[in-house]
Amino acid sequence: MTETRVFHNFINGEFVPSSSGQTFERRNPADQRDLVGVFQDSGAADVDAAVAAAKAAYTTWRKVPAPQRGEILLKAAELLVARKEQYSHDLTREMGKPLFEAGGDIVEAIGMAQFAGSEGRRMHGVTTPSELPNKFQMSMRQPIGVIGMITPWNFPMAIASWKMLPALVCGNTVVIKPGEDASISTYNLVACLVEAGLPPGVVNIVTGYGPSAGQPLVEHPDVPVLSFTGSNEVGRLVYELGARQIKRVSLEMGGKNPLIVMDDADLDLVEQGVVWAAFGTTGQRCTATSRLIVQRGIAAEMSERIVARAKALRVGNGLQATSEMGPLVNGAQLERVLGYIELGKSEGATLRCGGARLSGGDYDHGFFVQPTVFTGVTPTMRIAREEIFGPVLSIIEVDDFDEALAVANDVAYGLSASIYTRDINTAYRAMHELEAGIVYINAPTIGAEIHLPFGGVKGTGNGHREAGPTMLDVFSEWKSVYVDYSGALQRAQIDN
Ligand code: UN1
Repeated sequence: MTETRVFHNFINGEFVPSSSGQTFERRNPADQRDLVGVFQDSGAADVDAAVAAAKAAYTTWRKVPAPQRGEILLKAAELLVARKEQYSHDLTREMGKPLFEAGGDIVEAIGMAQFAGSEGRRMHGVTTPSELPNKFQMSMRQPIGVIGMITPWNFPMAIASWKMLPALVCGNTVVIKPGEDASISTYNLVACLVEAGLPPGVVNIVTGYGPSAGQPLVEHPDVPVLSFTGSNEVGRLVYELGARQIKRVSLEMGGKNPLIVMDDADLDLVEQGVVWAAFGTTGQRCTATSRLIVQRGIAAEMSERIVARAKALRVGNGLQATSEMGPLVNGAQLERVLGYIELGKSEGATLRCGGARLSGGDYDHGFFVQPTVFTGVTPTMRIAREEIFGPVLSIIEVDDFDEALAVANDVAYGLSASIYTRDINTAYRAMHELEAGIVYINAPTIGAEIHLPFGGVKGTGNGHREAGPTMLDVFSEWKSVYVDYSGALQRAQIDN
């Protein structure tokens, strides 16, 4: 499949070129000869047009009954199911993860479309008794307006769905700027919504780069809510710019996720889990396992096993069914990961396998790096503290659970954490004491399901959670309503 598609911005239900006429190209990260798509290199004028369309559409969309809004999402879910194979192919080709993982990305969006769609019939508020007689009171969710979304390339359909679908069911309208490395999946998601009956202007897509297209969206006065997933560096900027206009800003940023292995663990299970969570998606998940914290007595065996598995992983073009790990997303990411590998060596960690760009044959056309394992890593090394976002695992030895916990928690991030143990007391202590938004027991750090809250503590976020029962919170305002049917002035807190 070598077709090159040209994508225009999607504004008010129409495909329009950028006002400057500028475009940019996206090439397959597994094969740079494959031109995947040409996209609009948008600027402030394009963002203005998209926001104006979203603002106009909001006046009617907010009044569509929530169950009807949900119905559109449920129909979109069916279309996603029918097109899963095609959309997986598009996703692999644009960002590199193997087809079976791309399918998971679509499945996550299907789950979210079903979950958010059915929320149209719930969206519960609370009613409470009043302090006063003949008075009724309740609270309800209300939409907010135009939501600005900036999404990453690593889960290009799933993360767009986590943001867009709850926002829509609440009655908001959307302007989304997808990650420039993987915009097609957003078009695919929106195509399903439009075919399912989403009116023009309710979702608008503006493609391009952060400084030229993202920043005008963040700073637009008609966009009261911003939802961002990406790096800490950019997230901080979004937060600062949003704060100047007292915007509501939901941030989902990095991780340095630990997986603790106690010496009573099922090592076969650990081995499989670590390889999946450290090298799956080429380590490019915010939830990826990047630190393996192992009790000293089993550390040597554990390292041997993981190194053997890492060496055996089949790295290749994600479109080939045999590939277990795809390329990194782009050249800059490749440089970054290789830079961290050099840093690990210079910091005194022992490189046990990998450590280099893969070359020769088809590898020369993509951004392939070997699955890499360091042992002898200490908690103060930068490779043990900073997010690498690549297939690089640091193994750290500890004496006991208390030390494991201290090491696990001693980083700036707190997204996902895991422990393997058969001891129920240790498992419960970990559950309570790991500083993370997501904790796994006897399962690796990846694989969150959409019907539980997703997000992290400390440097990972700013207190919001996507998905789960919390998913409506960012996209709705509470309104409390008091109905006094006594026919008299009843003064709360005064008369009784
Ligand atoms: C991410 O890591 O950026 O929990 C999202 C997981 C996936 C989502 C990951 N469901 O690993």
